[in-house]
Amino acid sequence: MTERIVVVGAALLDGDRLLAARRSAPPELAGRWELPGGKVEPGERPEDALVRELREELGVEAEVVERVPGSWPLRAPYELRVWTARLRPGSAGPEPLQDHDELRWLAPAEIWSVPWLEQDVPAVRQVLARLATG
Ligand code: 9L3
Ligand code: MG
Repeated sequence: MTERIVVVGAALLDGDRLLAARRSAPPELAGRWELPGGKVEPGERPEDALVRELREELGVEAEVVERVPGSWPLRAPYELRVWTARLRPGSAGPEPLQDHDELRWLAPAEIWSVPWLEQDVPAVRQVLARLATG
């Protein structure tokens, strides 16, 4: 059986706007936009990894809202799972501290205005569908 390693992605929301983050590294992913996040560490709960990654990458304090159903293959052995999240009251605003060089809050009508990582497209589609149904 293949061990899968979960990569958590955050659909960080401000009302119905979704935060998109442009990767600056590694070179093969640079310039493409993603749901910020990263690898779950051994023994770590995925929700805790999400909060940790958002703190490290964006300097924010976030709370996890709910899992977006599904999981999407990344380069083996990784797979992407996504949770919606919001900034905690009093959190700083997001800044690209690590691995990103630009951030953008996208309204639903703007979501496809950036070149997402292909790997993230099905996840983003799922997030958008959930926004549309409230
Ligand atoms: N990845 C893809 N989509 C995402 C995230 C957060 C990550 N939304 C891919 C990029 C890397 C791997 O997963 O190949 C690990 O991510 P990171 O730790 O470099 O952010
Ligand atoms: Mg990351």
